[in-house]
Amino acid sequence: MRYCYLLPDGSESPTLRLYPGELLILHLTNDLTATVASPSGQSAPAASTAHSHMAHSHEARAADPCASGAMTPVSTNLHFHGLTVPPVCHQDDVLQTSVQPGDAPFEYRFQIPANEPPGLYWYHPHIHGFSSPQVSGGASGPMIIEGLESATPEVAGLPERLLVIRDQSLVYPNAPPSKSEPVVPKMLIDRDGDAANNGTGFGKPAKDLSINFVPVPYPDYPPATIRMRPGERQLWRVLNACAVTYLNLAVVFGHTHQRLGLVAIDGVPMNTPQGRSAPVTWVDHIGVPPGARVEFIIDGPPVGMPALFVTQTVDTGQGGENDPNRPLASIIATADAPEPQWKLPAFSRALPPPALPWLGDVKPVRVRRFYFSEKLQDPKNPNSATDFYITEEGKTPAPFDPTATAPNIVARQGDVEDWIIENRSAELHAFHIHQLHFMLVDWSGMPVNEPFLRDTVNVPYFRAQMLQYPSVRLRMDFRDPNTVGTFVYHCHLLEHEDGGMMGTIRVDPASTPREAAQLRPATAPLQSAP
Ligand SMILES: [Cu+2]
Repeated sequence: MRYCYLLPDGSESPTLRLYPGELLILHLTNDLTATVASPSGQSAPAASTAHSHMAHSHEARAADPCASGAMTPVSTNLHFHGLTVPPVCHQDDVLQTSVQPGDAPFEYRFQIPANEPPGLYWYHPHIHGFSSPQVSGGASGPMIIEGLESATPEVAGLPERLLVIRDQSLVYPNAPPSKSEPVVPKMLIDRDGDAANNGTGFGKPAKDLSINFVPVPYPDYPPATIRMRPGERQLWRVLNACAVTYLNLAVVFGHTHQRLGLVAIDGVPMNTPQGRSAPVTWVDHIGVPPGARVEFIIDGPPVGMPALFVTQTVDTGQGGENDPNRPLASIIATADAPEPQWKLPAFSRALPPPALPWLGDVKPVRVRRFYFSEKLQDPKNPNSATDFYITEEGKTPAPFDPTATAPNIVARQGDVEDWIIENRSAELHAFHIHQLHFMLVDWSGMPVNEPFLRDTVNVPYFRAQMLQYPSVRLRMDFRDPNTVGTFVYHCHLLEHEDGGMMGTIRVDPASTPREAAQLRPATAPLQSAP
């Protein structure tokens, strides 16, 4: 089943390009029809359950989309992943906002914050229970907050190539692996019904990939084509818009991995704040969980050099999906290659200094502990459905409850907290929270030197012989006034989110207006980091 974002002129999944401070007005019309997709992503004709969903959606037709909360296969809405805009209707609310077929065009209207870091963000639907089929059906698009050349002058003037990698159900699900691949163990099915990780880097993938809508299907993976001028330096901005597939990106000339100059992760330049980390970090591969973005400098191959943009296998754990090695695109150098459509401005202007102290220098006011876990609905039947949970330590695991009136967590605007997220399951999860970025402080108790921000992070999986559950410690930033309100945190493997691995947090306003005013970035006194 395909889910497409179309502009009136027919162009698909438009790239939204905005400068900080600009107002976005976007009208979303829901044109979904009665043939529905099941949560597993398999398309199915409208069956009896679908009819009841449809009946529900017709009843909801007259309802206010801001108060609807309808979660059906034909409901939709938008989440603006990574932006620090308020979690309220018409801006970035996904808990109540639900647009039905036949509703009038629904207006999103919000201002990009003046202090939003320049980089790659994205939009996608976020209806609980149906995120995975809609996103793996193609409903996603990139969003660029302009000005990266000001944060990172090394990219000024570079041609920009925007690459959106999506996953989808296998085009040839019954095909045997290519004869050029080593023989791998018999294919098993994981708890989501996908091909399970076999630990070899080969074999049937859980999902096929596409790059800018060019499919690269199993088993032969015919790569897309990228044309570049010989040796040309470009900025590649890559979005992992996959529902469940982890990427591990590399560029290989012949048999040699090339250096990639990482400049931004999850929409935030690495050299924020100035001087704490190098503006460009040279690496030979980059892991990208579902939902995350990476932006890097790449030098094109010389004429005649075989060159490939690939994703290398990711060990997702014994219970995870199979994410094997596969090419995405071959890079062909010719002197007459067309230039990318966009080029970054050649001149950078200084960004305003940060209004708040660097997150890594702020002492957290409290520490909270959470854990990811999974449970078979029938423990005696390994083929029964799985419940997915994210639970605060000490509470009873329960799947996300859309009808709950109380949030799972209450925090206060102005605070900085540390969250320790454990993984008690045998597969990798990707923790994501709306409305804010965080800093990775440690990885299973080992300090991590990451003086930059993320909005999506891997949480390593548990193996039986481990003495403790693997974890990440995250410094969570609730200082921005736009984080006030109720929003969600969840696993960004959308089958897990749809299966219940999501919780809600309410951030209450800071206690006094004076305190709030001091925290407002626009009016805060300039504080240089020590
Ligand atoms: Cu997960």
